[in-house]
This record gives sequence, structure tokens and C-alpha cells, in this order.
Amino acid sequence: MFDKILIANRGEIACRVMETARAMGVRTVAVYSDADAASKHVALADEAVHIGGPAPADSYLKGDEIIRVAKETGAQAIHPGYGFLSENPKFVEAVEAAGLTFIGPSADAIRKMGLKDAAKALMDEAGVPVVPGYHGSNQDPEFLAGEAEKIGYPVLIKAVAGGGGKGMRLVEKPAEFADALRSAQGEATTAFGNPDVLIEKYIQQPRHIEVQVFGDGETAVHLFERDCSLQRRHQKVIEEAPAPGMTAEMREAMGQAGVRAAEAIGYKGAGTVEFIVDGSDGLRTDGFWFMEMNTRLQVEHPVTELITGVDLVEWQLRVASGESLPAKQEDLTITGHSFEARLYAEDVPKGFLPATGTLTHLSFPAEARADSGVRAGDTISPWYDPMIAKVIVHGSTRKVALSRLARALEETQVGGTVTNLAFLGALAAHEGFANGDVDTGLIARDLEALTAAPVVELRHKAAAGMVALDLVEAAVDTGFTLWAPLHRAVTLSHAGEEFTADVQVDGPDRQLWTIDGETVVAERSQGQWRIDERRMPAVSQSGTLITVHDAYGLEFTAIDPLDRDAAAGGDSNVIEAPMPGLVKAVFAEAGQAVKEGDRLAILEAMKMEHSLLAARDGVVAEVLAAAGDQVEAGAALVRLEEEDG
Ligand code: MV4
Repeated sequence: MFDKILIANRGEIACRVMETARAMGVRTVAVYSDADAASKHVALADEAVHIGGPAPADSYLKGDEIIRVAKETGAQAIHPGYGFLSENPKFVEAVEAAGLTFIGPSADAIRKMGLKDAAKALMDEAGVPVVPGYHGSNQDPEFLAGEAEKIGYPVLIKAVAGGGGKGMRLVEKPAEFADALRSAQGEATTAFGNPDVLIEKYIQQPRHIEVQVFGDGETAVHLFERDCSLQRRHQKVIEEAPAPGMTAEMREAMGQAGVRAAEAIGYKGAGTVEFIVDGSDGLRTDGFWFMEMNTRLQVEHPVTELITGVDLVEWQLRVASGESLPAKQEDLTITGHSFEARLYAEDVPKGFLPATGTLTHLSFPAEARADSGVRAGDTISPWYDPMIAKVIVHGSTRKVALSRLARALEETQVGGTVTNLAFLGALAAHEGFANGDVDTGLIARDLEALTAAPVVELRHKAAAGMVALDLVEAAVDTGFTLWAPLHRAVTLSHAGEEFTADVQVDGPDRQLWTIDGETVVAERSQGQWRIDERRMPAVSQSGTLITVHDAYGLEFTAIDPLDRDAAAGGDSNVIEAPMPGLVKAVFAEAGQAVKEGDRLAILEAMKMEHSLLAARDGVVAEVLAAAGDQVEAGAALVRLEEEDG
């Protein structure tokens, strides 16, 4: 076994790999970018080395620099995680040329699966079912139209270099073929620099079922299947194992196909063979076809771990260090059922827009496995994928596991950013999903219901008001003695709508809240507040942002009357970040006189630099940000002194 390995990744997968390495007595080296200096993966590692700027191209994709760090720290092997360099055959070659071990497949195996047409041809030869279609080199439009005719409409045109649906066109009838081909080729050229396409029979109501395989470079075993049919725009949302409706016969056929695929390319390590399955009429052994092979450990590997009891990262380290496969096929069995939900910082009402922010609060129920690369206090930055955690559960049956998932999501608390938690909760409660009627179109069909705005009750607004006015604890500590009814009010907003919450404080343990013309009572007994006779939910706060942890997290903003007055007048006093980003430079100092149009700061966001200018002549009162700060949209960067008069 290795003494020390380097993890060439960040976030949850870097943490996940380190946990197993640590348990095996293997020391770990983290690498990190400027944006990740204070991150969890750096804290978890035995050593951590800074490798560059926040953009992946300046750090996590710098293969040579990472190899240099491995040599310098005495690491014997490199674990690539997923994404970044994990499926880059040139990186594998460079790692091996440096005398280090790549924890994963050979460069050759990665290359063989890299191009769809070649992979399909190879799989066909190996006896793995492939979707009927044409995957040869002739790209003549007339010829391809003829092939489409032979396959039978509807057909799907796919870029050979593609992935994630790019360069893919559904063609319903011959008259539409030529236009669709031109448009697919154009998109493929722009996206991949390769216009070549293949043509496939279109599978209606497809399911995405993938087989986890594990090889030693010669032979392979499979660790059964995962169903990843719950996707939104080719992004997986909830995964599970085993697949609902799977029969022993179909599992055997798919598992063997996965093993044949892995053995055909001399696969070493953890890999996934993706199949598209015709879900229109139950699962049939002649109704699954090879799609692609992912030559890495995948995001959703934990559901396989929970049903098999295998630690896949442990297997990766053992096989990479020269041990033989840790188990024979007949030793592997399925126990129970597992789900994984991907929790993201994203704004669901705004079309699932990635969000950023500092996690002021983060907690998961003890009953769930939460694989996370962030802790409370950490920031979701715009540089990387905004995943907060994977919430993973296990149960004796699918029904039990699903109810545990629903409960785990209800008990997950995130403060400081918007999340997709309510969306995940709605999916966990979806009737069709509960029945096992999963297919890749489920989310799109029911999107409206799945993304419905939560119902905010008066008691939620009162809870936010209590926190905004500091009335949760204060009354006890300050020990009001001469108690007299006290009136206060606060203006808050939720989902863009403002409301005012008035409170009459009747004593340390009783408050009367009037909101939108209705009144609710908040009362405390034995240290526990109840509002409108319901237990007050947990609330977290960061500045003016207040999160009431009920209904998957309800976000409120306390509106400071001073700020509002300033904003109403088109605040020229404060220079704000127009979007989340990185402060590259600040050209202002307190006391400095500036003229309208002077450049006061540069913000880097969305891969561009934005100059932030003074809106008027004035004097700098305060500089609130420094170069290197990651800031959120609306963050005040520079404040000018109030104008006289
Ligand atoms: C298909 C298909 C139907 N028929 N191929 C989408 C991305 C790429 N990995 C393969 N994809 C599909 N290929 C044939 N011949 C439908 C899809 C598809 C899909 C596949 C898996 C998971 C989600 C999907 C969502 C839309 C379309």
C-alpha cells in the first residue's frame, strides 16, 4: 500500500478520498487554488500545497505543476477524483513518466472510450449491445440520410465527440434530416472542434441505468446497477441503486455486458458503463444498449457503496498499489436500497441559476450520509460547481429508503444561500417517483409542480421578525424588570415581496406579532418558543439575510430603513458589486477625493473584468473590500462621504 498519495481535486470528492486514505493509514497531500485556501479539503489533508489561481486552468488543470508537487512531497500516487484531469490520457502518461502511479485506468483505456463512434464499434465487437445505427466514418449528408432511412425514424443525430446532449438532434421524419444534420455538425464543430456525427435509432422514454465495474487491468467484476434517470437538462438530480423494476435476469445481462466492456479495454480501477434502457414496456433483456463508459469514479458512487458494503475508494487504492481484485463476483451481493440527492446552491425560481454565498449554517441529520466539501462558514464561490453536499440514505427496501430520503431532506439545514432543497424534497414526495415510474422525462413533465414556491405562513414571518429584532434571547439576558408593553417593527422581504412585522412585547416570554393585518402569538415555555402554537423552527442569520429552517429553508431579508432611503434615491454613496465575483483591485483609500467616472475597483466575474466607477464627485469615506476578496452581488465595496445638503 502507498504511504502517501496526492489528491488532484477539490470539494467533496477530495474530502471523500481523504477520509478513506486516512482510515487506511495512507497520508494525503492536497493541492489548492487561491479560492480554496481555507477550504475543507485543505484542512482534512496531512499536507496542502498551493498551486495557483482560482480558475481551473490556473490550478486544478495544471498537470505538470501537480506532478511536481507530488514528487516534492514524496507522494507515490495521484488520485484524480472526477472532472478536472480524471479522464485526460496525456495526464496519465505524464504521471507514469514521472515514476508515479495514476489511481485509475491506463491512458490507452481512457482513449478507447473517448470517441463515441470508436467506442461503439469496439463494444459491438466485444458483444456489448449498442443502439442500432450508423457509427462509421462516412460523413456524406446523402449517405447519412440513407442510413437514417435504413434505421427507421425517429432517429437521433449525435456528435461523436459529444456528451451531455451537445450536438444532439432528434429527427422525426426524412424531410427534416438535412437541416438537423447541418445544425448538429455546426454545434459539434463549435463545441468540440470535430463535426463528425453518428446516427442512432431514437429510444422513446429512455431510462439511464449504469453498471459499476471494477477491473484489475485484465479481469473485471461488476457491482450492480444505478438508476440515474432523474435528470434535468442532462444533470443528474437523484440517483438510486438498485434500479426500480430490475429483474435478476436483466441485472445479470447488464452486469455481464458491463464486465465485457471493461475487459475489452483492459480496464483498471473503478469505472461506469452507461446504458440507455427502453422503459416504455418494463425492463427487457433485449432492451438495453451501451451509451458510453466513464473512466473514473463517479459522483453517484456512494449509492453502490451503501447497497454492497464496498468502499470503492479503498478498492481503488488497493488495486492501484498492485493488489488483486478485492472480491470475486459471487461474493458481491445487494442489501437494501439507496438514494443520493445532490444538494446545490442554486436559485430554482430563476431557472436553477447557480448561486454563491457564505454558508452561515449547515447541518445534516445524523441518519444520512452527507458527502460534503464545505462546512458552515465556508463560501460557495463562482469558480466551481456549486454543490453543497450529496445526501445519501439506505433502507431495507426502496420504500423505506425513500421515506428516509424525504426525512433527511426535511432535516437538512442550509443558511446563507438559496438551495435546491425544496425541489429535492418535492421529488422525494413525487407519486410517480415513489411508484418507481422513473424516466428521463419525469422532471421536465412535472417541473411546475416540483418547483412551486413554498407556502410561507405567518409564523415563519414572525420567526424571521424575532431574529431581525433580536427578540429570541435578548429578553432573558437583559432581564427586563420594569416590564411595559413595547412596540417595535421591522420590514422584511421574502421572494421579492416586502412586509412589515409589528410586535408588541408583553414580557420576556410573550410577543404579539401583527403581520399583513393578522396577529399571531409567540410564547415561550421551558426555553422553547412556540409561534401560533407551533414549535418555532430553527433560524440562522448572516447580516440582513435570515433563513427560517422550515419548508426546506425560507429566506428573508431584513430591510434596513436607512439603506432603503439611500437606495430609493439611487444610492450614489455606495459602489456595489453588480454580480458575484473576485475583487481584483481597489484604487480607493479613505479620505481620497474622487471624480465622477473614476475607476475605484475592478471586479472579475463571469471570466471578465468589470471596472466599477464613482457615480459622482466626492470623498471616499470607507473602503469595504480588498483585492482577493470573493464578494457577493450587492456587496458594498467603497462608500463615499454623504453629500452636504
Ligand atoms: C439517446 C436518447 C434516445 N435514443 N440515444 C442524452 C445525453 C447522452 N448521454 C445520451 N442521451 C440520450 N441518448 C438514443 N438513441 C435519449 C437521450 C437522453 C437522455 C439519456 C440519458 C439520460 C437523460 C437523457 C435525457 C434526454 C435524452
